[in-house]
Amino acid sequence: MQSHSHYMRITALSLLTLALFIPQPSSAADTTAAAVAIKIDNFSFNPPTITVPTGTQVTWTNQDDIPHTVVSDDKTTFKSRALDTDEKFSFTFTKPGIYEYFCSIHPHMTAKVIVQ
Ligand SMILES: [Cu+2]
Repeated sequence: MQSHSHYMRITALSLLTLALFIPQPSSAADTTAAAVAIKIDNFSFNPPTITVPTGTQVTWTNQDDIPHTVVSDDKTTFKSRALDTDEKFSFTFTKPGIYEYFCSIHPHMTAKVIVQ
């Protein structure tokens, strides 16, 4: 019976060793893209200037009670349609740079995203 007991101990040890080497699921944080939010309210973008890492998705939400747009100064990098109250527009910045933008309905509304 001594050999049987020895066998049981080896098996238990093997199972423990196996458990230690089972790959763990990677954490959700590894794959979540960076995201930031900008509010549009009272005829302004808030915050008016933000600095984000390359690859960040920026989402603007119109919290004003009149329509606004989000348009890059070159009018081609990004350009939303008119956003009604609570509507959103998103753009992912894939290249470093300074991106100035404005509201094409109210051109005095200006702001910028600095991508590093
Ligand atoms: Cu506007």
